[in-house]
Formats: sequence, structure tokens, C-alpha cells
Amino acid sequence: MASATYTVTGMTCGHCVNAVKEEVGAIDGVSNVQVELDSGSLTFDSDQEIPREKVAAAVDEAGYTLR
Ligand SMILES: [Cu+2]
Repeated sequence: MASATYTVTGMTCGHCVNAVKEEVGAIDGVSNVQVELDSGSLTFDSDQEIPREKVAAAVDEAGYTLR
């Protein structure tokens, strides 16, 4: 089990948080996605290391940017 922490920029409300949670949670092997609106903090667990590009693509898909 691996866990990862990133920072997401561009989120302004609870809908943004949910959109990021949904897209990142859809990555194969990812669980327990936590997103904090104020800090932009994104954390999740995964059964194996998830490449940063994959996380960035999911966040981008939601409409936000991985810093
Ligand atoms: Cu929003």
C-alpha cells in the first residue's frame, strides 16, 4: 500500500472538491481519496505507486491543475 500527497490549484467550492475526488478515485487501484478545499491538498492510498502524470491527467480531466 502506497500513499501520495499532491497540491491541486483552481478549486473554489465543494463541487470542485467532488470533481477531483471522483476523477482521482477513478484511477485504477486508488482508494481513500481526500481533498481539502482550503489548502488544495490531495491525498490518496493506492495498491501500487501511481505515476504523477496519471494523477495530473485525472486532475486536469476534472478541470484543475496539479501543482
Ligand atoms: Cu467549485
